[in-house]
Amino acid sequence: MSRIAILVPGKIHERVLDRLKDRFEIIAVPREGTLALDGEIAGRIRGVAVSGSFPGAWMDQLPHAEVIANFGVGYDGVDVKHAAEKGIVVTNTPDVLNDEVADTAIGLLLSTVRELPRAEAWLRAGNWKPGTAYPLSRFSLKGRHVGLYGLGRIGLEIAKRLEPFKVKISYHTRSRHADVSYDYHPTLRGLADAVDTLIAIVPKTPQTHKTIDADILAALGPDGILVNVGRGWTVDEEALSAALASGALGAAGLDVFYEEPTVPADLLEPTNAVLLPHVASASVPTRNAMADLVADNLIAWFEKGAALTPVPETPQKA
Ligand code: A2R
Repeated sequence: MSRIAILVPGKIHERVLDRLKDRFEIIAVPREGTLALDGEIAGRIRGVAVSGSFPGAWMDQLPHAEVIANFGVGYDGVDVKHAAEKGIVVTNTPDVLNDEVADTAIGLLLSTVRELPRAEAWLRAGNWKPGTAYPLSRFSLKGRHVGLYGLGRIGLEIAKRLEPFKVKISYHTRSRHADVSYDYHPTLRGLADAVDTLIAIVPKTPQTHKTIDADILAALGPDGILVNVGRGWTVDEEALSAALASGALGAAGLDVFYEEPTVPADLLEPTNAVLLPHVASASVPTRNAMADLVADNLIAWFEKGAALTPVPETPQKA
């Protein structure tokens, strides 16, 4: 019997391919405007493993696609509305990266508040000599009031990690969490007014677009800190670089950018920003776990008739 054909457009973690290659026929194609597939092969494809975008037009090229397994918890690159209309289930990789992303968020927060990357660069540049010392950091985490914009799987892990730092914690989401004691703010502006430190961990959706704008940054103020480990989409980068340059905002720590891998020159310039190349989940163990979940979703779908972690917008069963 011929094996089920799985499409892999562009690059994906090697372990996904290793896990799938003995059970399925892997059809790897380059990432281009349209999928480089002839009709016969396209007609045989029943599953997809993808890292990055998967537009609706590609789904239209695959008349028998049943499942698209996305590498990553954020699945904003996959046209889930179109998938739902076509009865295609989409899966993502939730939970297995919560700890890594939350750990990175705390590391980025401390790096930003205490200027740790700048201090290290100062040492490496040979500045540490008898009689010299790196200047005192302007900010401290002590006594801060941290606002979480997003309190989902990852946001909750960040909040739990913040508790031992003895900071006050508040949050904004669309719906209040009955099971936490942190102060809830029904609007992002209300949260920004209340806190001096904002950590963003919300998905990329039409509603979150550039919601961290000049107004929100001004509300955080000259001693305010912004950390973003969600999506660059959420931040108005022009407003942010202006606020950092003018001192309207104290400092920022960013792991994500609006148009990765492009980081605007205006954001590279201010010294009160710590910038990371989207590494929050990027450790070998966590990326392996994400790769396993991509493979396990496809295996579960074709062997048991139900995916392990389907996204809520698409059908759940075969
Ligand atoms: O609004 P709620 O109650 O559904 O809370 C979710 C919140 N959220 C929002 N908060 C305010 N305004 C919005 N328009 C809005 N949309 C969503 O973001 C929830 O607290 C949080 C998302 O949590 P999860 O779905 O559990 O996502 P997870 O695993 O924490 O990952 C968050 C994002 C991913 O979508 C990637 O873009 C990135 O982190 O890696």
